[in-house]
Amino acid sequence: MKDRIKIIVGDITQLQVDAIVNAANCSLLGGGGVDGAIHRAAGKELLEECRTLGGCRTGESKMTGAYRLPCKKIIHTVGPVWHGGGHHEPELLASCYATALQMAETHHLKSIAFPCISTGVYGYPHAAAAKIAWDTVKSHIRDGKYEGDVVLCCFREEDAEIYRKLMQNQTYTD
Ligand code: AR6
Repeated sequence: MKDRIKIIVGDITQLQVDAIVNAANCSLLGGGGVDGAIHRAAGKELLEECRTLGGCRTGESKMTGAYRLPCKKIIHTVGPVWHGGGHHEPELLASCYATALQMAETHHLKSIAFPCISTGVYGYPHAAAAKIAWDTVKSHIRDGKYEGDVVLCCFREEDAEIYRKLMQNQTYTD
């Protein structure tokens, strides 16, 4: 299982995977952070397709083409805004990872890369978000709910370090 999860530091728009995940907002009409980078790199056709989707609820995911990006598809998900942790933030963040993985599995996408959803503009504490990301990805792979490979694409070295620690603490026999 260890071999199926890769932790990297880099720009998600450059990755040649089947799907990259966008940390979007409910409008799906673009924004700053990774969302802005993805829209800029994909080109204006992405925004045109996003306009047809009717937005997306927090914790859910919707898929589009990737246009000028080297990946095949973009799965847009909407992470929760951090309001202190008592407003269903953990469940909603887990749901972002779960719905994106389900979508990738349904569409036979054999590799998927995630940014650290909600940890930028939306203010989710990095270590808590990483634990949820890690646990959700791990359980999907372990239970056979996602059969492809997962890239955890961090923009900051500090986020990669959190994931490396989580990976080291795993016993891969479970
Ligand atoms: N590749 C990989 N990760 C990146 C990149 C990149 N090119 N650029 C930034 N990150 P954020 P959120 C990391 O703010 O917190 C947008 O305006 C960044 O270091 O992009 O979910 C949307 O439209 C951070 O760890 O997303 C929404 O309105 C992570 O991506 C809102 O921000 C997420 O930071 C969503 O906020």
